[in-house]
Amino acid sequence: MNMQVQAQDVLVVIDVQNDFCPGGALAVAGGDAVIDAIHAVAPHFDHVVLTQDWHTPGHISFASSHAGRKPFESIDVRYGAQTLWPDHCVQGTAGAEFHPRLHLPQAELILRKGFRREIDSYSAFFENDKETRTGLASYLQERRLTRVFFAGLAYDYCVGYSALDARRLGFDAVVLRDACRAIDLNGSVDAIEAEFHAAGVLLAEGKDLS
Ligand code: VGL
Ligand code: ZN
Repeated sequence: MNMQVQAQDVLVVIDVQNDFCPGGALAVAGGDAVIDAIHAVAPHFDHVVLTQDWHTPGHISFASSHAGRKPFESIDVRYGAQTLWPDHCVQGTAGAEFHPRLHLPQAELILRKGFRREIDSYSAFFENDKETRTGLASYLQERRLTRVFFAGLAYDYCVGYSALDARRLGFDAVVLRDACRAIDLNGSVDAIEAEFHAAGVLLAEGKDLS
């Protein structure tokens, strides 16, 4: 599928941070392999935005914050079901820094998310309560950026939720599949792809872009 990148397009690079890469606290298999794929596509874009998962110590999404709970279990919180994770991307720690090989000095915005102790945020647009906004939608609208390409980590969580919210907000959304890696927990990849299909999120490969 050939796709021409245009002036109103933006590349949003999700959470390419040490804790999601091999050796990190919530390592995604092959997570660091997204870096070369992202560097290959980034030159097509006039606009690049980065996101950074940025949790408080004792964050609600950490299993360690809930007595007797283990990572990858699910619990009910005020806003519904929440998967519990190992402590990761704690504000100011090395794990929360971007991977040292990620080199996108042209990025125009770094958006941090998940910084409220009581609400997780997979999506770059809405926190997991589905009502608290991060400000990204207004930013993109004000910049007149109407089509959002996504890459990064993790395909089935933060990338996927962001792409679905982009569609809900009226943006066109394209996920660059080979520039993402998945956590793949309890069928999460099949589930997100079914939602992509229903919502009109397109899948493409980096080599499709020109
Ligand atoms: C993510 C789980 C927890 C992600 C962030 O970036 O996909 N996943 N926090
Ligand atoms: Zn997180």
